[in-house]
Amino acid sequence: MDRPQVDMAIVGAGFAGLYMLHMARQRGLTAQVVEAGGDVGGTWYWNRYPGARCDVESMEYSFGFDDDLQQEWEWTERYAPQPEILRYANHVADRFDLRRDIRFDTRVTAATYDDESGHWTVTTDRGPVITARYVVMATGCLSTANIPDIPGAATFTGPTYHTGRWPHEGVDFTGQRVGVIGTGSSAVQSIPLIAEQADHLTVFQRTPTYAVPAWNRPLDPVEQKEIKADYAALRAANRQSSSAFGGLQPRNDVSALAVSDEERHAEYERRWAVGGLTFLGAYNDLLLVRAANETARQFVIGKLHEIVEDPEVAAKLTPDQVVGCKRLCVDTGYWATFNRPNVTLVDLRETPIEAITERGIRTTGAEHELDAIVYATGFDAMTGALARIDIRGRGGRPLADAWSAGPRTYLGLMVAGFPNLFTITGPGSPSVLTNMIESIQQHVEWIGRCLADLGAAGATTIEATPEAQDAWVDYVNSVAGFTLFPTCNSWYLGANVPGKTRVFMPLPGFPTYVQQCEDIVADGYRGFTRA
Ligand code: NA7
Repeated sequence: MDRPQVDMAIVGAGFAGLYMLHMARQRGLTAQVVEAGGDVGGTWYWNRYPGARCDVESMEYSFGFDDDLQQEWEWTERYAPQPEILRYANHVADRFDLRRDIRFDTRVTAATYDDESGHWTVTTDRGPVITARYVVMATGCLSTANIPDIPGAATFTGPTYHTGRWPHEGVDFTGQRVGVIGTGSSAVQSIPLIAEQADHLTVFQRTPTYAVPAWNRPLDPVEQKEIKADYAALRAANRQSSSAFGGLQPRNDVSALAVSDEERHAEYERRWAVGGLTFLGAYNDLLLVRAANETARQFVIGKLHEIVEDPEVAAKLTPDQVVGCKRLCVDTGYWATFNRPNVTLVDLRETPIEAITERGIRTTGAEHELDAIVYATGFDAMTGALARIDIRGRGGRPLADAWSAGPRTYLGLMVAGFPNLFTITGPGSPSVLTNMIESIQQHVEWIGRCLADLGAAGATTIEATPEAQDAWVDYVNSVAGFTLFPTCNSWYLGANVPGKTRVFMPLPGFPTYVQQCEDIVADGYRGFTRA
């Protein structure tokens, strides 16, 4: 019992788990990855719905830790489609010979800390337990499907799909009447393609969403070469951006309210023509000051009304929350799809869903007969995957107990009372408000250095103090409170899952956060105890 089987157990083989394994080996640690899916890729393994692609540009949504890797990989589109990102994840796994330490098709069910030995025991649904000194939860922020509990759901006789659990062989909707529930990013990406294929598409909308055009296109090899010639500069620019992307289209560092109406309109038009999430980088206060946000909101609504021909449909599609409060959707023909004769919009605020029946979806207004139902209803975000593992720290205390009033972490990296357990892009870190790959890299590199420093200090255990954690939670809440993010019912707040505690989970502001992580290390791991 003196030595655990491996130094580190890693849960998940998405980008976070893959890089963590590579990092562990570089630091001379043995590691075992456990992955529920049949292969690597995480989010990109599961989300195979039509039109699935990343909303961060491919030249930015990629690893920068190895120059040969970033030089040799060729992206083919401005926004990489899911199959290409999955191929990239496979390439990373093969290039660094990672598969030999990954156990696939195996779900972690429990992780238990033993106070006496200081080891963790990781239990799975298949095969023997793993004992490890360190456990890294690389479980992803959007990995646990949220399927609403609608009365009668089991009685529907046709097939049902969740966008995040799409069949690997694909789905042919030809000749079918299809219903899509939800209008978030997954719905916005898939609806135009399902509408092209299906006989009829009915969209069940609870909250209207904003969409900015992707203007996706093949990536020009010359443009790609130019970026690669100074890739370090783009990566550095991204690390200085609050969202860890946008180096290709930097944020304008002035207030939307400091310029004339004409100038502002011209800037919004320019950003709209460029397309993508950096639309919100038009001004520096769009997510801080309501009046500033309102200028962007009115511009986007104007575009919506230009695109959608039927004014009644346009009115139903018009969002009223702050633009960017929920993650902005990046689309290809989403609003224009509602001009098609085979597409119907059902506004659930007017006529809520009463039940799913054998034949379709019944709202308070009508019964909509369907051959297939697509749940584009999102995820139990950020904490869902962790909540489904029975994690027990010191004294056998369950994480569910420690987090009963919402997630509490120090830096989004560790939880007081759970020594040697790390969360990659955990709640309390910038995570989902950023380019996830940049955030993953920063966390993995921080953990790698932390463990090397731990060894150098002759210690084997690191743990967040409750005081540092309390102060951090207060800090995250206060930063979020300065922004407009908490003003709507988003999954950032857990508002999409009935019964989930409402806490704003991610921390806005990547560069400040990175600096804090660095300062804490420079201060001898302030807020942690090491023994
Ligand atoms: P999202 O963004 O959480 O969207 C889910 C959608 O499903 C959203 O429109 C929800 O409406 C809707 N929803 C959820 N539950 C219900 C019920 N019970 N009835 C009707 N409609 C419902 O998930 P996505 O998969 O689209 O995107 C997740 C992230 O992936 C995205 O932000 C990008 O970062 C990539 P609501 O708004 O809650 O009223």
